Amino acid sequence: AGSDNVMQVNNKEEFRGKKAAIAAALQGNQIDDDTNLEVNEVEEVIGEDGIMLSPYPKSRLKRWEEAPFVKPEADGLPGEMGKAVNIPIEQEKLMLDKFQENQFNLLASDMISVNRSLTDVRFEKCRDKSYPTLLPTTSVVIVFHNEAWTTLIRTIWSTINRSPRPLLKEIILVDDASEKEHLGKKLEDYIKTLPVPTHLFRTENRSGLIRARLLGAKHVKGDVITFLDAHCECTEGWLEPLLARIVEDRTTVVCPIIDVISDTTFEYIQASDMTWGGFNWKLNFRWYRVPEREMARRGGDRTAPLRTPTMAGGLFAIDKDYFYQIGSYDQGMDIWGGENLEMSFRVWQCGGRLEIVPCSHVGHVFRDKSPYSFPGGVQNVVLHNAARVAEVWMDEWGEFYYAMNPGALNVPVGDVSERKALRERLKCKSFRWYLENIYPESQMPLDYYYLGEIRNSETSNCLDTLGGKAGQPLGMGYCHGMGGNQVFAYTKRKQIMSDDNCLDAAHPRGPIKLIRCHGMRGNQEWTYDSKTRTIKHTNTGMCLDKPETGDVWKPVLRPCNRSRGQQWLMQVDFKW
Ligand code: LR7
Ligand code: MN
Repeated sequence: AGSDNVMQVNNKEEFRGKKAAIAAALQGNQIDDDTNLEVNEVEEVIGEDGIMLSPYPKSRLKRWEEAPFVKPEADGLPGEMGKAVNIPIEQEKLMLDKFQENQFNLLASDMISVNRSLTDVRFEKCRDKSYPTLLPTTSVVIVFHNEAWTTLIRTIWSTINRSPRPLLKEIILVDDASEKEHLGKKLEDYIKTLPVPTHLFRTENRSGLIRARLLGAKHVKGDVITFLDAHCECTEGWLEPLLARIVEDRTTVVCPIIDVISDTTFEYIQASDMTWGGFNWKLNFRWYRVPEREMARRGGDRTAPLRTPTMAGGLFAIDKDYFYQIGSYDQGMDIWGGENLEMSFRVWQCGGRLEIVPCSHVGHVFRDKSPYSFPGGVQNVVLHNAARVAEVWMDEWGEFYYAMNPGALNVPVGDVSERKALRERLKCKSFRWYLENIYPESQMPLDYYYLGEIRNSETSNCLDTLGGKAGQPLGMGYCHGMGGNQVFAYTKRKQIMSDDNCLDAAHPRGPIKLIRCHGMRGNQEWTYDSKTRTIKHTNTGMCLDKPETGDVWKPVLRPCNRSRGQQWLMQVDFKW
């Protein structure tokens, strides 16, 4: 990059022309014609939005034939076409026992063919799309710890059955110190019978999924690395759109739409194409609705790549060289968690992009609980990983993370100097840039009047979410000054927020609930008067009042009366 052959583009028209030329050149039938643009002469193109496009080097692309998916003969087992499997009542006890092992319905999974058929869940327009006849090859990397046999093998077969064979270089399995018999010799023997080269590597000790993926990546011989969890099912046409997008821009990290395989019935359920990735104050990955802004940028085309602020982390494709160029993964992260946000922030802040390609669908078994052990304790591991993200990538919002999650201060974060050096070396942009340009919808404090506790003048108690989820009533508690559930943000949209929930009142006499912020004012608009210290609910004209004697920990709405119970102190100088 940055050499003489960087193509300068001066206006949008010219840009479209060049882009078309590249697209044409990538169609195999024209590629040997010297009058056409040589793709590997072009290193970077300035995109319409000022972000560089880096087309894939031509020399590494491979001709592939669009081989129709030959569905292995239906074997009459349950669950075909992605249908739900129902367990007969007399097997219910067995089902519940087996559920404990993987936190999904193993009995159902074991009844389904490892080659089961699925419906074609794509938009019609996706089915009609044609992709360049030259694409890079990929190695599919699957890491696992104590995965069940049938879910793992179904992941493998769905990859083999539904990927154009010339593009699937190999499958790389990484066993992260599993203790299950079936993942030993039985697996080694089984993979020798597969029609696609499949290699198995094992970590010496339990390493966690991050270091396990690094081990797998080291052995990759394909041009693109595609990561999958060990309980997935790829659908027809899943791979081509991912690879095609990387060809247009090799600094794009691409995710499929992640459909839901039910943990109780193994039904294949199509996920919305209108969700993207975000994160909350605890730095947990969360799905949110795609804003209008991004729909408009795509010209309303629901099959166009969707720029997402973050990714879930388990299912994505990335050019192998780019994977290393952008800093692969943080070796210092253990077991599970955090690496998905770390990579998301890093890719955006360091000049790449992160997208969901809606024409690619892969199913994943979502479960409520983790089935395996977390050496060191779940909380410690998750806080350790998240703190590393906060310290390296989030600048002053890193401090905010600690203020919201004081528990993280007691967990050693380890040495992050190498990751900070990486950030320097890649000349990455600030977290503020990320919040302002990539994720302006986030609930991270950016444009706020106040951030901190909200203390009642009469009782000296503070508003408190009590850790409640969306839909729960707002509470109060002794002010503890420890952040967390007693920190609220009073935003320029006049919302009072805690994480992604807002104080919401639907009736003049309450109750006041925590409801997912909708940003549409309505029941979530409050006016704070710093002179009278009242918090007035716009829709009802009522004032926030201290709790009544009956329910001493629930604040209420009352007609405004200037009493001390209706005075609230918002701490302006909250430090984070
Ligand atoms: O110590 C471990 N070693 C492993 O090899 C722990 C886990 N693993 C394996 C595990 O067997 C599995 O194949 O790593 C893979 C992911 O672990 P899961 O399935 O327990 O994770 P998850 O699906 O609950 O969590 C999501 O977030 C994780 C954060 O670290 C990873 O990024 C997962 O890949 C990711 N999964 C997805 O993105 C699928 C969609 C889920 C959502 C939202
Ligand atoms: Mn998973």
